[in-house]
Amino acid sequence: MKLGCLAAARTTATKLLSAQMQPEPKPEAGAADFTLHIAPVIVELAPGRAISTIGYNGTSPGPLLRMREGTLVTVDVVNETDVPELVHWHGQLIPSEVDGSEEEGTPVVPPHGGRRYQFVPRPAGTRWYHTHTMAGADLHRSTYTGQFGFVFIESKSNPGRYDQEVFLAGRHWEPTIVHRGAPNNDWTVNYGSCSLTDRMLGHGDPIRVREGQRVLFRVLNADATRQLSLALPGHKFQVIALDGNPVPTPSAVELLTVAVGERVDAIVEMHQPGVWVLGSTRDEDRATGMGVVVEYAGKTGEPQWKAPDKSVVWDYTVFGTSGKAAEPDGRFELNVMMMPDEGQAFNRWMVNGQMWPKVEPYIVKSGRRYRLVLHNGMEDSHPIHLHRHSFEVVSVAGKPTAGIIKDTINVARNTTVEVEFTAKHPGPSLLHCHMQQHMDYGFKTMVKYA
Ligand SMILES: [Cu+2]
Repeated sequence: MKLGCLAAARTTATKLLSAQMQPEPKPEAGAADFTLHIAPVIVELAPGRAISTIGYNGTSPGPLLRMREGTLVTVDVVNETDVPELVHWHGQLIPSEVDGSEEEGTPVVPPHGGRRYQFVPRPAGTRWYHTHTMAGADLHRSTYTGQFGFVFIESKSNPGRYDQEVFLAGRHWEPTIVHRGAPNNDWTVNYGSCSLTDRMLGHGDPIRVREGQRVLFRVLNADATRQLSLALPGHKFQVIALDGNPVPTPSAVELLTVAVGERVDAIVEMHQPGVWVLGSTRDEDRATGMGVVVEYAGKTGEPQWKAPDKSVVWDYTVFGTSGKAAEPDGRFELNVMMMPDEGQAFNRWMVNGQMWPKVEPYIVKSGRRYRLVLHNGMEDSHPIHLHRHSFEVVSVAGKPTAGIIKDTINVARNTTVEVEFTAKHPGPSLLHCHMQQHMDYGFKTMVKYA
């Protein structure tokens, strides 16, 4: 990649996500590399469509934080709100004290106070940061707010050849709780608007491309509860990384499906001159803002949309290899159960028949490798996230695979997914569903070191 292209790419990213920060030479000893202010913000998704929420540094998404793998960073967090906060560094292998999870013992950032996070960023790749408080019935808290942003951890090696780099974070806004009937018979959260940039589809700048360019999209699902499926008519996504980690078999696909908390890095070769919608495959999501216009140089007109064929589905295993996992040192099962409808908003969840916080943690020994068998017998899908560790996907719905390294994985309804992790980051580690209303109401447990 040429330096000029990198500069251009950064301009694009800046345009889409309003701000980014790189560590600057410290003017004085003890100064932070980054400072995040948690405070009320108005997100103007479109003229007359302003969302009043909480964000980082006056924007949402928050600034893109560029860190260097292996180089200590200091982040000062200033909480200007009336409630305790936590900043979680999603996808990083860092100590519990700074991971940003109260369950692990990370101290909160007190209301109208501050706290310093210091850690060595790793591994390289597309990571993100977000609040890790519980929302419960308050849909103006936690991941329902605008408290999220990208962290990009630069590696020493070249991540691939591309001409532009574009960061996109999918989000739904204006949540309300509703009950839905069969087959789910559960409570779910509906939304009034969406965004993939800091504007709704049709507002803000398009992504401007030239024929022949290779554009690297770093896509994050920063939603509280909704899965994201994206397509760009006439184009394919060459998926090169999942959750920021290079995949063993980069493959071109028509559809990107990104569960809550996940990231997908994909390169698109621009060879269909025109004006297109890069957007959600759900019509109602596109209609309420989930998308961005891709505009080729010299082309004008209404942005075009065409849905991929219904037979096109997302399958993690196409990005894996056929290697067989060695027998692990230990094995844990995770079974999730939704409590029968109790007649009040929000369902409660049990893990292995236990209700948080009265759960038995999974006990691991340092240096050992463990298989986690994630069973989902429910009608909803669950994006399951393990803190402070990466895991290798071993099988998805009975299909074996190898070499895919992730920190969050979607377990589709009535499916079993197996993953393996090596216990090499001592300290309590949260294991939970990333859907906010599921983790709020019980869908979490812990991995602890003996
Ligand atoms: Cu869930």
